[in-house]
Amino acid sequence: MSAIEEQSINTIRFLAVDAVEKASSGHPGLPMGGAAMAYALWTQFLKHDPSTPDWPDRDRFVLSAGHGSMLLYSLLHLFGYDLSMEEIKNFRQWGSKTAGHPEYSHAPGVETTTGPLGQGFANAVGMAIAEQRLAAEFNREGYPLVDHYTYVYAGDGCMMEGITSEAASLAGHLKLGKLICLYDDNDITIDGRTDIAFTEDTGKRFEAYGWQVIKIEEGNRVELVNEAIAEAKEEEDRPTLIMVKTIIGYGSPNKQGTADVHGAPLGEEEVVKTKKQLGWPEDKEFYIPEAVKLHFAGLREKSKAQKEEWDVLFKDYCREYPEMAEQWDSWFSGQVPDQLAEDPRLLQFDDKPLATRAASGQVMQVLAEYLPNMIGGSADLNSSTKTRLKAFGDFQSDNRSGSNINFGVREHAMGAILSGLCLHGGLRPFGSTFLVFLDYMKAAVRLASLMQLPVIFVYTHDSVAVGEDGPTHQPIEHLANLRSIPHLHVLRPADGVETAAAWLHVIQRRCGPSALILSRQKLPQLPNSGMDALKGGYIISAENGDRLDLIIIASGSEVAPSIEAQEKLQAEGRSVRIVSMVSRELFRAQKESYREEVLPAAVKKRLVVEAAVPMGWEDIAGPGGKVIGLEDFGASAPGEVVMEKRGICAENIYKQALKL
Ligand SMILES: Cc1ncc(C[n+]2csc(CCOP(=O)(O)OP(=O)(O)O)c2C)c(N)n1
Repeated sequence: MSAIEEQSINTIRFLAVDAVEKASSGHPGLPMGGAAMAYALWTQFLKHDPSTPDWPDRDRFVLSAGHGSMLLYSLLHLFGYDLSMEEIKNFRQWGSKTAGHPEYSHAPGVETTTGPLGQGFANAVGMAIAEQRLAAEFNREGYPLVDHYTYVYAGDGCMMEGITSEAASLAGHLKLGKLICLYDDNDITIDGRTDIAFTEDTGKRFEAYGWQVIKIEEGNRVELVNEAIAEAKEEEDRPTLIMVKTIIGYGSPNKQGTADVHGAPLGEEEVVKTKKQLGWPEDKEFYIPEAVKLHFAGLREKSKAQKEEWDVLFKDYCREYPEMAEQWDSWFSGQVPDQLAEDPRLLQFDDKPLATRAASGQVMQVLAEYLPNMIGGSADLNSSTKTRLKAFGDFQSDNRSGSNINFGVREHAMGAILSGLCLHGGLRPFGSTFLVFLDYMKAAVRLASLMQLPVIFVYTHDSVAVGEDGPTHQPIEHLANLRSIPHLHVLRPADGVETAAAWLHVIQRRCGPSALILSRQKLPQLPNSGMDALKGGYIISAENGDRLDLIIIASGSEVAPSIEAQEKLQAEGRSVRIVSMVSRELFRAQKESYREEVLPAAVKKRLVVEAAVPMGWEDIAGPGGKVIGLEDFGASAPGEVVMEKRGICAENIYKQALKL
């Protein structure tokens, strides 16, 4: 290793050590152990331009082991990204860009939010899929506009997580040869050595997934890492796992190689000893030698030149293929063509009962004609969730032009892959499964929400009306769960028209994810449903007089029986209004005056009906109101029977209304 390489690597190590020390919290072990391999990747291979962090054809680098955030921040700072020394010194402090774990959109160059182990790995699989899909769409002879690698840095924790297995298995199947994982194989996690819980042959596991596996015994030897990455790039068909043996906390005389250095500051004394051990000035903090500054300035110029070359390529491409340039703009801008909302086919439903999942499938086919960059699929449930885009093929190793991804029975990876597709840019991802299996992918939904990514989650079979499959397949608490996630919009339409409105909303939303909640069972087309559904809640069946005795507020499949109960109540002289609450989030976002119009404060008698736990409806029901919901799991029986036995039917709505 050359002197400047060694100095640069030590700079990365000590920026991390000093930042963690100053913050009195953080994870110094990973940056100290992994600095050399990260240095090799970033200086010899990574295609990026610090002055244009959103360059579409940059290589992606995902730090799946997000606790090692200071490794990434050090690199970003040294390469001249807009991440000042002040920010490094404010690591983990209020208002800084250097959050404890890397957070998307805080610091430039952070490709995704990581911290929950394994999520970043699956995000990276999504990014690698996006690269292949977009390359197939846009590249032309002599114009490799989309041609980049996706690198992911993972630790033992990521390798233990199930989501990584799911995502790696799919990546192997799809032959994502431009996905390269550097595995920081240091045999240490929080509780000690990995052999207390993790003794499998990870390399063999990945080989079985269809990956190329390369082993490096000494992770501090930059030249070995260089050779391995070069070899990985040569392999076109298989993703590559580079298993790099490193020493956690390298350089710390008393702590290296132990769990002590994983997630706690070294301590003043040990910092001094470590600096001494590695020949670093003991009296300096946040020190960057002049030679290192110059070295990185040179590398930065090299990076910039790559981007400038691409700019020329892109300009020529736009000249030669103006129609493709236009398409590029429309794919990457996220704009929805104006004509889409006007297409009459969106609202064409026969006047007969139709499950909202089927209505959704119908609507999606129209949307995809306007938005051919939609991409997604289901976790092996397309025949049930109806999310297959019929006019588009399957994305497979021999067809990168396909828009339908067969995720297999891998909900968790699917969730995080959708975020990866979205983070990459250029595509509009969606993914579907049964609502009850939200549990299998919740962590990924949470992160999409935290990052405010416009990912679309489609959840069908949305209540106990699923029926015979029984309580294991009947979601109860899932709606409350979803609605408790900040930034997520949850929409539960009541019929075909409301389903179309819901899709229009989610497809236009750019600043956060959405969950569409759809029925398995057929629902009648409601005479007064309409685009007011976009307001979240609206009067779908008005009271029959000037007086208003009661408001029934229902969502999805519970709107129709509420209207049935209304008819009976009104026939008996009561004046009852039905509000379809498609989305509480959207309704809450309306003006106070509109909300007052729909739910006048003076009307205290309110009945909320939803086949789910009532949690969260209290403010809408109000102190004088009541919620008809479910307090317990469902049961195995035909759907209508379970609904009736559990009181989700017109008869019970009528009875409870009378009581009120
Ligand atoms: C899903 C999840 N579970 C638990 C944690 C808490 N956690 C953070 S780091 C870590 C151990 C990771 O070990 P490794 O990947 O080997 O990192 P290293 O010790 O090399 O820094 C754990 C359990 C987490 N961040 N995410």
